[in-house]
Amino acid sequence: MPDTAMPIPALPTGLLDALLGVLGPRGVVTDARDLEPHLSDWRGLYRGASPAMLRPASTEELSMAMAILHAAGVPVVPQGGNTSMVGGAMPDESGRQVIVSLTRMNRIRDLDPVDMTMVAEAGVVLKTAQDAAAAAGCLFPLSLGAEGTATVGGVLSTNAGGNTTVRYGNARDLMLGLEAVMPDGGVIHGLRRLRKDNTGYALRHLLVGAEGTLGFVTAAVLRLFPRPRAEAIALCAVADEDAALSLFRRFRDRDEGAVRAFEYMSGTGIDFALKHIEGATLPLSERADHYVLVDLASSRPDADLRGLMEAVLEEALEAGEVLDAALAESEAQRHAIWRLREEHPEAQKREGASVKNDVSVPVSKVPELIRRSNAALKALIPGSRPVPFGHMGDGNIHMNLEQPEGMEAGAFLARSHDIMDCVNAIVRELDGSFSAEHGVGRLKPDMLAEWRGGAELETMRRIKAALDPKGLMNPGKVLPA
Ligand code: 2HG
Ligand code: ZN
Repeated sequence: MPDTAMPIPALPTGLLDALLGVLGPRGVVTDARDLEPHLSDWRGLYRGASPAMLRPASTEELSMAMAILHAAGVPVVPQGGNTSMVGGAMPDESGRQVIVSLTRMNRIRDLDPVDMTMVAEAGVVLKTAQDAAAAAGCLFPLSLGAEGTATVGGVLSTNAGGNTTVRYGNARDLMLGLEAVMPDGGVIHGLRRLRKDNTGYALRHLLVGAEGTLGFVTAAVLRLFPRPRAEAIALCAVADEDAALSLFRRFRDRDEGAVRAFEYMSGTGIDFALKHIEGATLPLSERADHYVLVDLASSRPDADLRGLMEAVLEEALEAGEVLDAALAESEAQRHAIWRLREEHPEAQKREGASVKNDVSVPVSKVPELIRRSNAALKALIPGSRPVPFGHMGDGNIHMNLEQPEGMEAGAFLARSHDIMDCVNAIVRELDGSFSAEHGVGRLKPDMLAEWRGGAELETMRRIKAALDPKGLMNPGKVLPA
């Protein structure tokens, strides 16, 4: 981790004054102590440097600030909740890149239960958006571990996925319209709440998932859904990876719309959660090597999801796929089962150093991905402990690797690239992707070059050059230098 031994050059006085002129004193942060939390990522992968962080209070303010920065040729790094897994919101070590945070833009401008839409500004925390929808009797379904910190601007810019993709899609699928500020300060006023809008290039979809390399998402029209009125959640011990997939198919075939989440966990991952997470308990009588969390939900109050859950689990028990299952009987039990899954990243962190592989394959190939990766990783680093877990229902498995017990963390992390290459070689054979939901950020531009070469990469470069010709938006992220 490079440190900032060199003094950071301050912004030229004229520039600073111009920014203060449009943003006011609350909108320009230069104090080193205030900047500190914004200069490193939670995974501890990067430590950057920056002369200032701008905090505009409105789209107009951001637009004016960007016009000034663009004219002066100052690179900028958008930062939402700073929960990136791939260093996507980190400035580099040069000390030249200005951080721009939209957390002051945190209004829900509109919520319409007839159109089933919410207009939220970029700085609205995801959990706040979920709560606002719930208060209006609706559901905003995007759900992920960092939802208490991640922002609407961040989850759209990264096209976040999370636990409910199998039912509701990714962030992109939950967005109807977008307001954006482009690198030169131009504002795209695209907050249209339309289900049909075929009017030229879909710029909103270009900005979603661009990780802040093309412009700023400043507000969005988000899709809402009817709130669930019936739920059933179970933790199941399953015979193996194939049994997990077969169980998924049984639920999908019976009632596809009811499957809100279908998450796989390994015995090792559950062991870590039970060991490190306070109050975590296994609601099953015996430990297993493979588990799935089945989460069913319906907006129909009379939906018999418990009946569906019991019927399918019984079939799967008879078929030898399910070994044991615990159905949540209360809100507390539902929460406890989900906690075993949601605390996987934290439990892994407490166990020691680990390397993350956020990969996806066609759903049919998930068992092969897990089996082959487990074997290859153990052979690559004897004593290492694979911890595959995640969103089996959509094909996205976190094929993570925990260090061997007793190994020095630094020595293990020095093998990070070998570990990622090892998994990626298998993912490639299975027609998958090296980044399913965490994005490319600063960690994986080289992989993008390797995986998306030829016309695909060249087209991405042309889009970048056309929209950000000075290369000022989040430099060093997504596209390789
Ligand atoms: C999750 O599904 C997140 O919990 C984090 O995507 C995954 O820590 C990870 O590897
Ligand atoms: Zn995930």
